[in-house]
Amino acid sequence: MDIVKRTIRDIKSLKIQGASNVRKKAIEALLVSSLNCKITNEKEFRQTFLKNSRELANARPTEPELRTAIRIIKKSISEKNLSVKEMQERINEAVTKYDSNRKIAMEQMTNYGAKLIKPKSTILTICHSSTVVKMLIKAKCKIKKVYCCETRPLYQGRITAKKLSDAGINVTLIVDNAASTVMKECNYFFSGADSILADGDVINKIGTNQISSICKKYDVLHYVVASTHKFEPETFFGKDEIIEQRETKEVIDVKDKNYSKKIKVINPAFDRSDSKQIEGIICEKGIFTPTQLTTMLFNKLELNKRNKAFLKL
Ligand code: RUB
Repeated sequence: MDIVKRTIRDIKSLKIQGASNVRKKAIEALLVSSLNCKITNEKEFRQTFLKNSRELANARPTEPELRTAIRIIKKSISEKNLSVKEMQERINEAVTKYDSNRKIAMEQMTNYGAKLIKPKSTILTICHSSTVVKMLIKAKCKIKKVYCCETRPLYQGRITAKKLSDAGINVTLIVDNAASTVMKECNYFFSGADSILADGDVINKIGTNQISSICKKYDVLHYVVASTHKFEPETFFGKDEIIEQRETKEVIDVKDKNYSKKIKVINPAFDRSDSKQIEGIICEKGIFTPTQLTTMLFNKLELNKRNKAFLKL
């Protein structure tokens, strides 16, 4: 199996999970497949690159950070009459540059977040966001306790619990339904993000909105920790972010004695938290309210002069 197919399989099965890891591994596969490509005809090389890009981008439909990276890399070879060697060099350079910018962004946003956390804080988190984990580890001397939601159906919250505990943080694992019970003790709810939308709403692992929508009731601040690479510009033009629907078998085994074909099962991977519930988005540029951030991005990306060619994958 070639690296693109293998990576798509691992992304779909969630062996590779979390927006940042999905982007990192997918772009690695795109780079390796481009550099090892034996095609000598420029047109065919370009077509194969675009096909691989699209297939990787579609491995999980709710991952704009991967789409952002692909758009930037694709732009690097947009000039006509490039040889295969030139395209390979440009793809390599674009990937290296993106990776380096993204590493800097990770350092910046986790520094902003770690500074924000007040001493003796109790924190609630959900799923496994590599960004949230990194930020909490940086702030560990100010953290009294972290509650990790196990995050059904695939329990990515256990990954977070293990990573934080290995880093010396006091961790308590809870079932997702225990969130409101522990919230009375919490100061912050930190979540990652898969997608930041034009209206400032944020898409993250299923269950995030359930907690976010009761944060005010329990006097808990919901901060999203995510780089601006997760912003989906297409949503400014009315395109809605698709919520990935996953397989029934993740929720109930067909061998379960209570399983019946007559029972309909739905398994959405993500949900959408209303911008009004979110205290702030911690990104590489600082900490902003969701609407401040999306207005800033609209102007920065000059989206009033929509660049259709750039957005298209
Ligand atoms: C992971 C998830 C994470 C975001 C952000 O869902 O919702 O919070 O992807 O992750 P899944 P990161 O396990 O279904 O991929 O901060 O690592 O980009």
